[in-house]
Amino acid sequence: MKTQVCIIGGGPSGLMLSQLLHLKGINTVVLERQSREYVLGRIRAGVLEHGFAALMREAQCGERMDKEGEIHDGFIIAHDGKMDRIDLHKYSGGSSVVVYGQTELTRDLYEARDRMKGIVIHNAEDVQPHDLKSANPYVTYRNGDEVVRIDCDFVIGADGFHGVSRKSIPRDVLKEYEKVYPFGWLGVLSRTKPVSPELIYAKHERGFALCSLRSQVLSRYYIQVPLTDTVEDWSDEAFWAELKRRLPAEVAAKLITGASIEKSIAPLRSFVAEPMRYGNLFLAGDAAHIVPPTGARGLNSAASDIYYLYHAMVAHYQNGDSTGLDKYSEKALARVWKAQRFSWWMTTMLHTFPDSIAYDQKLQDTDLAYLFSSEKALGSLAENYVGLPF
Ligand code: FAS
Ligand code: PHB
Repeated sequence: MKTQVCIIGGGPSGLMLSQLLHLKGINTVVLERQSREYVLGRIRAGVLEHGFAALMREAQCGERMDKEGEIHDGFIIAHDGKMDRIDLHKYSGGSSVVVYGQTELTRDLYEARDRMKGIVIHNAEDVQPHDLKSANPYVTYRNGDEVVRIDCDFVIGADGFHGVSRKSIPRDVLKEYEKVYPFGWLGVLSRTKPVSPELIYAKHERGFALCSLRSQVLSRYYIQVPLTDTVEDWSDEAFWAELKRRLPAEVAAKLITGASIEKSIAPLRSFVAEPMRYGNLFLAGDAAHIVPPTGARGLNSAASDIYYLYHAMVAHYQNGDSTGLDKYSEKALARVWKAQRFSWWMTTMLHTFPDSIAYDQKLQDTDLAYLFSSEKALGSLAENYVGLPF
């Protein structure tokens, strides 16, 4: 098999790039090691920057997002028994975010690939990129006992944190930066009416909590838990009771609880791999970087990688101009690190750290006090949350 761009990974990054390139007449093949049902069974991000939403529309996949997604102009930070609203629209100069689940947008991308007869190969086993430094790279994978070879011009590593692509870059070339946080997020999805029309990020001495949503009949809640906890440690009743303890009384009083339809614990880490290019391999999304979900930057950082790669590939194939490809890693990393900083800042400000000293806690309180005392500080938070320019 031969194609122009072979994409490893059928998550939002890989599917979005495949769809955008196809619309410009550039052929791709997407290799996904899981089944489509498995990929669509993962519950992950919920908040889209306006830049991501614009890419979905450019990829001709934005119709359901625009119909079913919710525009949010602000969110709330609950702390010290009070609730302060961040007016994103005011402090970002008129921008906002779209609340629309990653599961749904991934479904939209798959359906768009199907409509355009895009090649997405599921259950691709032992995917392996080869000859990345040559002009003729190729990728192999196993389909049962058969080894299939795909010759291509470029390989995109969109295979997430645990994928094969980043590991294909030699150790003496790759530099990794990692920070692991001493806690995780226990997330619950429930078919209940959300407790608040806007997201509530709650800082509490018992630990962080987040009230989010997927729609007016589907709520998403999180509580910070120790890394030693497992999902089995948390019955639904225990989860709801702990969530209520961490919310302001007036919010806890109106929380509608229900059976969890998904319950999982995600560890929190900050991670960046440099460079994001090696020969004709380009890393994108979680394959290259991970953030704690506190700032809702994970999926959105993948979006800017895809935006840069998309425009670089089009310039290469349509005008023979490879400047975008040559500058991709530098340009993508510049924005990635800003998302890293913002995610680290939100996480540090809002979580309870087991080894923190009184001084650290005073700094957290001061961070919040300064934030709500300064329009410039609110502007900085808002411009990062709605999404810095691509
Ligand atoms: P993905 O990991 O989504 O997709 C990579 C794909 O590659 C997967 O389908 C995988 O099966 C496939 N793959 C892996 N190895 C392969 C191989 N060797 N061969 C072929 N295919 C392979 N972000 C937020 O903004 N908010 C959140 O609340 C949030 N919660 C998260 C919770 C969890 C548990 C995780 C893991 C991430 C969360 N994220 C969140 C971040 C998440 O949304 C990612 O940013 C997003 O999935 C990135 O998309 P991709 O880069 O496509 O990577
Ligand atoms: C979610 O709805 O899953 C969500 C929203 C905002 C975040 C993290 C997760 O910062």
